[in-house]
Amino acid sequence: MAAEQPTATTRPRPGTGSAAGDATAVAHPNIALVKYWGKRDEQLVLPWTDSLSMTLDVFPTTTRVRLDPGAGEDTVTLDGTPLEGEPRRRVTAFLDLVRERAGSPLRAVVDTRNTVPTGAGLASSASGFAALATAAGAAYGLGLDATGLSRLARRGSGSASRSVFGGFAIWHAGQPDRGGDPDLGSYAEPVPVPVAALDPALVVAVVDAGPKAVSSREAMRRTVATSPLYRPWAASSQADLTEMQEALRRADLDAVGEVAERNALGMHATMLAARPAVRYLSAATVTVLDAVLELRRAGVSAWATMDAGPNVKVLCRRSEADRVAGVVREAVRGGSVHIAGPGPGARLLDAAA
Ligand code: 2P0
Repeated sequence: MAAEQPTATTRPRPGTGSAAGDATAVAHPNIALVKYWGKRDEQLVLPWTDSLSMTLDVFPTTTRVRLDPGAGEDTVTLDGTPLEGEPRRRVTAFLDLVRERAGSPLRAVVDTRNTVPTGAGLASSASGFAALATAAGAAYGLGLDATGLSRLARRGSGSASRSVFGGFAIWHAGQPDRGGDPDLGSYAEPVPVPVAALDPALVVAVVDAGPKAVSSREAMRRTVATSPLYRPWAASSQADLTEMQEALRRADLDAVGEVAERNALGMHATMLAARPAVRYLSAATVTVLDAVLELRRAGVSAWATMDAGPNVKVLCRRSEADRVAGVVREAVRGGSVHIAGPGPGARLLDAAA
């Protein structure tokens, strides 16, 4: 618990308005190869299962948090437009948590710039809350290390805990029955991977950049509560994780892809079996899945994964990514295609940047 508490030296002095109360951070989205789907604790954002992801080197989010001693409420803007409703409530609730830990009453001005299509199952909340946790943690002087930051980011959005780290990261669900503080057991950490040997790329096929009909939060809730396939998937996901870690260690891209694809399809199966069903996959998704199958039949290592939306991310070798992107581009017609590699963890920018 000690690491979670601000120290006397890092606690900001209310009313000073110094540079310590102004921080800017950048973070990148991540794509899970073993998915997070379902919470055992909504308040603390504790998942039922461990998950493992690759942080991308595209679509960064940049967030500035500036404490405002004169303000009666937080000001939150996304790409220059004030946030309202549920998205704003999530940010202010997160800032309340930070304020409580910092022992500070100060409101903040939060300015976020996103380069990922928001709400399209491309993990904008992962980069968003990783950047916000990093910037707010610094602005309010929490003095957290990366593990502490991943716990904090988790409270904003589960997948954000993984975007605190670059490359590959595992988010531990934590042990529900071990006693102690459950918050402490659920954090992310880097997974050592021989990246040069694995040579991974994710070809991101944006078939629809519009907002999703059902939020992932609501979809998870419904799946856990009503899907008869949820528990079997959660159990098999734990086995997938073990296999994934071994495949990554051996830099075996085909094994990594095989496990990632089946884990994602299994997750979507749990949603399709929910009552009522949650279906994020569209006809365009299936067209890209067919193209991926064709690539494999032609001897190219290409494997698909989908999140809370119709877009497809195709895992392949970096050396073959242009070819894969060409085939996928043909398949999505009208959509956009991006090639991503492993990206950096969340970091603070210099005040002058
Ligand atoms: C993941 N997804 O592991 C999974 C796979 C989507 C499908 O994490 O409710 O925005 O804020 O904790 O992190 C999307 O869910 O959900 C997600 P909350 P989050 O990447």
